[in-house]
Amino acid sequence: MTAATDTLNPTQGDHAGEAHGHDDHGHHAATGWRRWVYATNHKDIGTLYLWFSFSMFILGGTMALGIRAELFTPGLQFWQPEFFNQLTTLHGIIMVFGAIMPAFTGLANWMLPLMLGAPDMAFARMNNWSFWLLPPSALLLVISLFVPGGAAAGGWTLYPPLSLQFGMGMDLAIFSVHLLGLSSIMGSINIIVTILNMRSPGMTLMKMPMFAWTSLVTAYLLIAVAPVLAGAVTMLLTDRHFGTHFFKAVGGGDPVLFQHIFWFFGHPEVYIMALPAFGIVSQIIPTFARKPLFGYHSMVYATASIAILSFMVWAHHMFSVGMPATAQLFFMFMTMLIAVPTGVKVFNWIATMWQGAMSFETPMLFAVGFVCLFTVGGFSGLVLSIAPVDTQMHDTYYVVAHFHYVLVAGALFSLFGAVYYWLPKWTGYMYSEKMGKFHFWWSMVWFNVTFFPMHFLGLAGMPRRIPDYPLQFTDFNALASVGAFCFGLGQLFFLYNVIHTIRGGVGKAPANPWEGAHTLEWEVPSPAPHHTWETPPSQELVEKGLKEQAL
Ligand code: HEM
Ligand SMILES: [Cu+2]
Repeated sequence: MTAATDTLNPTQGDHAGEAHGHDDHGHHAATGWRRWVYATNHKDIGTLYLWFSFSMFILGGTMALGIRAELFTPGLQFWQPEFFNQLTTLHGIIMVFGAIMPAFTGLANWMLPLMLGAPDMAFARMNNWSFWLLPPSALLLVISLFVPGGAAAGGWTLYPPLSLQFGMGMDLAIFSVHLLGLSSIMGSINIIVTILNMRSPGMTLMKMPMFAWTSLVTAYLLIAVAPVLAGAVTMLLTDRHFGTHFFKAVGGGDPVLFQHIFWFFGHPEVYIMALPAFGIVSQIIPTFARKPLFGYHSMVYATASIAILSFMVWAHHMFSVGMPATAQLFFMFMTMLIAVPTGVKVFNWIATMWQGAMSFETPMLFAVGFVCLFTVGGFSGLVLSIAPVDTQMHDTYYVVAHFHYVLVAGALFSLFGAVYYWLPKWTGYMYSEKMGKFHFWWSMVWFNVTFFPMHFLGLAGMPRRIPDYPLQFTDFNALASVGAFCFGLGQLFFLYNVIHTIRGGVGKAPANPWEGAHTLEWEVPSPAPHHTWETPPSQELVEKGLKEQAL
């Protein structure tokens, strides 16, 4: 073993003082279930996160289809209203905390060490812990469906007074949120420390891949707001069981206080699900436009600006609670201000493509689809930020349309793009481009069929979170339901394509299957071996890639 690998071996510390006549310590690779339960390797943990996230996507997606089945026609067909509300609540919580957030943490785990030239994440054992808190939290939510009174049914926002009235399903949800928050905080600490301390020589902060930047900023956001959510639900818990009256009007408390605390977490949370997506798209577009990212520095500053502004807009979710006009104006203008750095990003992506030698492999299709549809979601958000408009639109299907444009066509599409982009690196095989393109176009069409009509439903006054509706909303609802079922079907096809790739796909992948990719993960073989960058990449190698990226 060379001196360099010796000092960099992540397990070195555990063996300090022990005599080693052999050079394979750190390689006692566990097999079978032990490999996963005791996993400390960033790639194994990344894989665990990604599969967990996909199963939550299927679970939350099944609940969404339960919602859409009920809404296909007016009247009550399948569910009692109580259960319908449990479906919307669990769908929201599971998609946000179970599907989208863990997927980004999984990608960060898999890719950050590879992209930065580090041998692993900084705290390998804590990494294991932060993953393994997730399955029990998901289990708590599932179990809550079967306790007396059923699962929490007050919406993913858990507003009192409703959330003070439910049975123990609500307590299980609170405990689940606590565990999810712990997991997020530990994952974030790992991401921050890895990025700040473990970059290879030559890789300064202002030369890191954009995905590293967005992961870093997102991790800070999470550390700032996960405790706020934990505090909010703990106050719910003590109001429910320990005689406090934070949110109970009878005891002098105020339910609106909960909304303030929740959304102080909730709006940054929206960017926790959006910033990593921006990072992914900023990796994919330059690759397939065969041009360096336009405006790298402004991308970094825009990311930071969005993060800072996201703390100053929370009450745009509460325009209808009754607040002073000055407060409404403040939150309205702060919200509109976020459109500036976001616009910078969209401009930069378009300028990157401008006069590029573009090709449209599946990751690029999802990235371009992201830019188009996320912008639609951004515009409807801007519409909602206008306080007098929001008074009309609040809690209607217009809002449901808006946030699914940013979450499904935004976060989820970027994740699909990322999976296709890095699948050759993960599996060592190329995915079927034909199937990938089919998955993209299928999702693109049915996504819009599902969610575009919801704008009209909302404008016409259909409230969200109801299992039944007046007759005039029938046609658009039927259309949205058909779209949702078709969209769902397409995701099984995606699963098939991924498994097909793992089993050999359409052939072996080279170390770098993409002509225009110049970041460090493409310098290691495909599939990426269990241990990579035990010797950090040389400064020349790092600088060669940076030069191609014009950094
Ligand atoms: C493409 C599949 C999806 C479909 C068909 C779908 C459908 C729906 C519908 C119809 C509602 C509104 C329920 C109501 O207000 O009555 C809803 C709510 C929601 N969805 Fe989705 N959704 C999908 C994917 C996602 C994803 C990927 C996310 C990611 C975070 C997400 C997050 C949410 C949230 C946060 C709510 C609000 C829940 C609440 O009102 O408490 N959805 N979804
Ligand atoms: Cu917000």
